[in-house]
Amino acid sequence: MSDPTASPPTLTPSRYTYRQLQLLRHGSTATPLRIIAHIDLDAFYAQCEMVRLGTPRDAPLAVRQWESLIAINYPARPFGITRMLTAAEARKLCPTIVLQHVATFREGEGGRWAYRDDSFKNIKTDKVSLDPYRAESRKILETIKDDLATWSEDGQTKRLSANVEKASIDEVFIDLSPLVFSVLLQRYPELRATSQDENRDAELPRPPTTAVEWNEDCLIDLDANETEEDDPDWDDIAMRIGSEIVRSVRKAVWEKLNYTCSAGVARNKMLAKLGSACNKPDKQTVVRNRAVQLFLAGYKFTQIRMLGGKLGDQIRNFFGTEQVSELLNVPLDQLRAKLDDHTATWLYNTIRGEDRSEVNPRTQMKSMLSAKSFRPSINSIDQAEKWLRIFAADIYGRLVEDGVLENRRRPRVITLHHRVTAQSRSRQMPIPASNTIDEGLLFDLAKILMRQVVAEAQAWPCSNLSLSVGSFEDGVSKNKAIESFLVRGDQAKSLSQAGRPRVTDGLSDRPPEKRRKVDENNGIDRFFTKPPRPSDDGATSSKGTPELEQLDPTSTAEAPSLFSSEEGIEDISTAQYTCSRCSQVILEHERDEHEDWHFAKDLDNQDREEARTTQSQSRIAPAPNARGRGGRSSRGKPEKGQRRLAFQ
Ligand code: DCP
Ligand code: CA
Repeated sequence: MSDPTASPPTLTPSRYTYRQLQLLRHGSTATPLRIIAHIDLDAFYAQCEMVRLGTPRDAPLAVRQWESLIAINYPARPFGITRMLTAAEARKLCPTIVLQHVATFREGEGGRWAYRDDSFKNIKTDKVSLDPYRAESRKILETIKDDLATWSEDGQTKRLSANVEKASIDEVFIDLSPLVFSVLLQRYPELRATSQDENRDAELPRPPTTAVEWNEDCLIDLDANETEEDDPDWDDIAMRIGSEIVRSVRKAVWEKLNYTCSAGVARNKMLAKLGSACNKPDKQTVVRNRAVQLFLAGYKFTQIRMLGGKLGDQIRNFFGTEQVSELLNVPLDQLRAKLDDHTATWLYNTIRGEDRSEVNPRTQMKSMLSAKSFRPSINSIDQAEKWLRIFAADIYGRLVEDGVLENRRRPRVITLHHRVTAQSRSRQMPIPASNTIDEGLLFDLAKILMRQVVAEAQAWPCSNLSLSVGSFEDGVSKNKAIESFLVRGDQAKSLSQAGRPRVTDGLSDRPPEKRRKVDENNGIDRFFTKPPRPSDDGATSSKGTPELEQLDPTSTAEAPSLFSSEEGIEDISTAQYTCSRCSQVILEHERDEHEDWHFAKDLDNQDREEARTTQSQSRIAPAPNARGRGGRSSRGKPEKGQRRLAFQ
């Protein structure tokens, strides 16, 4: 019962401003209203096999590669089955488990992969193929993008695809900010009121609700100084809308393709990713801004993206702890005393839940690799060539999928990596531009490289061989600038996102984050130092593709300068130039994209300028000021405890 004599509550404004709301529209990393989702498929390879084989959803199943298990579905997990067990051990724990071997290529059986009943005992002749999982991954990505498009006002799939980053074979990040902005404005027209108001730093009106209905979302508990009784602010409402979109995306993936996934919704990538792992499987977790401190304090920093490896180890050694809660007590200058300035600032912000890294829509891979470890080693050029034929077929198959046949992208360099005892070597050569790329050409080039290896140094016994193609030439990039002239506003911005200049805060001036989980034994410095050690033959390593080993410094081969990317190596040339417009130092091979970014940015600015002019001309009466036009009174504030968001 309300007390009629009580004085009316003081109407505190929102903590957020019109400027911050506008930044949301443009997907700026600077706004505290930003909404990022991370979606991760549950037991991915295992679900792929369940879908392919049509096994019941509750039947235990694991995917094996030789004797190892690489994915375990959720019904099998209560039996205690983990990746640490062998197939035989798993069968003991759960006699009814389906143990499906991954598809393989087979020496002497041409370049086609197949599911074979006897693969598990043929490690010598078979090579794992992840193509079936890649194909499912692509379908899932398309479904996600299609569903996101239904949330946009104009259903522009293309524009939205710019906000989706494929982070690995089974994970995506989505920058939901522009979508959330448009839903916010549809549902709360009062926010629309003064988007062009002179005082963009004015606070927004308070949301017309006292409680948010989170449906079946899992919520991270609020920080100690916050209570559920506190009225929600726009960040909570934005988060709720983001979560609604994510639920719709997950539903589409389930209904169309029969895959379950888990998701995290938060203000940045780091928090969204931690969130998605909190309530697996088939659940989504929201990390509200008011929950961040408590949430992070419960982690070891070594569990945070980029802090899992060497960098994390170093920090633990320097400060004698791996708890975020304890590292929070270390002042910035003490971090600086031990770490370089960039890393210290990055760490300081990261453990406080700040992460300005962008959702990077580039989904095109930079290189492709096919590899095999030999146990026992191989000893002849004949044996090597049988594998080279398989590698060539494997890579060619993936190039076809990547549109090379349509001449959209074409690798310029082919590299052979070869290991004999502890020594690794690589040889590379250009792929002649005049030749059509096909399996035969790749095989022929690989053979030339192999013969060079054999001629130049001791080649046997060889314990690891791999072939990769890289330095892709993008058939469409030259037209990008022209395209930029033809698009406007947000669309131009989306196009531009592929070529954003490096920014200097946070980590966003780094190359795109690594896509894999298991290789978190390397810190952020991995990008700038040695590549990691090799793994196995192409599937046991996380997400299925091995890293290459460090090249032998004594090798005469011209080596790629940096190793990265999901698919293998990435060959990055180091030539740089200074942009005359923004004075940033840009890698030469990124020049086109960087210039495109300036084009798009100019267009975006022009577009906004035009919108401002049009709007001010069309005003008949002066617009009401930011605080004056109240949805509040027209909509009515729900009673305290009414746990429903006033959606229209
Ligand atoms: N993978 C692999 N080897 C590893 C780890 C993973 O081959 N050491 C492959 C199989 C997984 C897929 O990558 O299905 C995705 O890896 P995740 O770490 O996301 O694990 P899952 O999707 O299997 O399970 P979860 O539900 O925990 O995400
Ligand atoms: Ca997964």
